[in-house]
Amino acid sequence: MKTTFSSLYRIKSLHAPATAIGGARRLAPRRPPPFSPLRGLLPARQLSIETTKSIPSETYHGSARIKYPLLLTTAATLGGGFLYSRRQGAIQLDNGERSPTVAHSSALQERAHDALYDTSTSLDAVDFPTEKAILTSAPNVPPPITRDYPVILDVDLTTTAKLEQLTNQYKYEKWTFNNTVPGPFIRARVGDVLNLRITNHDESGMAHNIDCHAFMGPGGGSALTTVNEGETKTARFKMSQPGLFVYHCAVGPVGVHIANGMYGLMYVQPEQDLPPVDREYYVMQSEFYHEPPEEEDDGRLSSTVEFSWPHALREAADVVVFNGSEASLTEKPLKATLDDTVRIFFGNGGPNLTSSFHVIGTCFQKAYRDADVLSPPAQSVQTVTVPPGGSTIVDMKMTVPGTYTLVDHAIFRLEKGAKGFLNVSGEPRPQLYYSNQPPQPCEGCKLHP
Ligand SMILES: [Cu+2]
Repeated sequence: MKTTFSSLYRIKSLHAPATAIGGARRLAPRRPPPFSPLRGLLPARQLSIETTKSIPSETYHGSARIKYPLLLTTAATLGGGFLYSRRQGAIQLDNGERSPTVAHSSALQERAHDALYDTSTSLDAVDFPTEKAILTSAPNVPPPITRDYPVILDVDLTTTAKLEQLTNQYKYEKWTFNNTVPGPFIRARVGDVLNLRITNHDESGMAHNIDCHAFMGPGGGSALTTVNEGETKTARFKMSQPGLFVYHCAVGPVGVHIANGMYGLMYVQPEQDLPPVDREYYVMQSEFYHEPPEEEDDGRLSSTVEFSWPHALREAADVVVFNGSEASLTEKPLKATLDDTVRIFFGNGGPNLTSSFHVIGTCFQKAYRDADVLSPPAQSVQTVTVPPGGSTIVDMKMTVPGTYTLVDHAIFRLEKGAKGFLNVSGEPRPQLYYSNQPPQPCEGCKLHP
């Protein structure tokens, strides 16, 4: 009996057992690269980058000072970033021996603003202190940067390929930055000079690079960072625009490198960062395109699937997920405590689909639309639109305990894996949410565990 792929996928999905993801990472078995339009020796493409129209920083800073004086003062006094990082169990800032003294800090601070717009000094001659960037894998976010002066921020990225679980059924060879999909979250501050070192450890012989939407210049850094297997390159970029930016590989065919997992987020804090919150998380949506599983010698279908060029061209995604796999945020839900404000740095790697990001059971008290951190945020927003190569920042106040579900409200994508959970612990709050009957989720419900 001939079974079409779509029905096969559906049937297997319904009966597939949950498969634990994690444990040892392993490189995919590599075959010699055949000639292929996907692996051809095409030069890195130059992508045009439009500079975001600058909004005078005073506009929002003034508003922030009026709106959040208590929060900001408290955060500054108590060293909010330190307390925050302890609560998150995150890593301490690595200031190293080059941490400036208070007097030095003051001097740096004085020239920090000028340095932001300085065009007289080449980046190789900048004499800022050097700091090693804290890089975190999703859903973790590095602690807020509390310094008020620019640094040379060292960022190390390594490109790899590895076979790992994609859906509860199938494994897939993902192409990565630092062995994770999405790539690491990078946190910088406007005015910093990013000292990017990229190394290619992909054993297939494919070149990779980085096009970061925070890098203002032709190609977003791609032509300066293209590395062949075994190669390392270093380039410097001024962080002149604040915001939450997508970075991705841009080696051609760029769509294939993105479709296989080569993207991540970089947050460039404005001079005055957003108001502090209780928890920050990193969530990135993307979709995968794969062929049906091949039949193996014993007649069984392979548990590994491969990239599908025709599906990608048709933009007919087989899999849509948060944080690189179907199980990322269902087997390890995000966590919060009652009355926490939770911030999600949300990006969309695409490569094709626009996300209608929504969290079932709550709304975004603040939504920094398109991750614009200079304008006041939108308020009380239910769903945000995030295009491929775009991002948003949303804050949610969790006033009722229970499980909340992250979805793309283009809701059939739920059947393709786009689902995550946020568990909020705490005592019931009948003042806001009440029934005299126990909860009774519908049969087969995928949304409300
Ligand atoms: Cu690449």
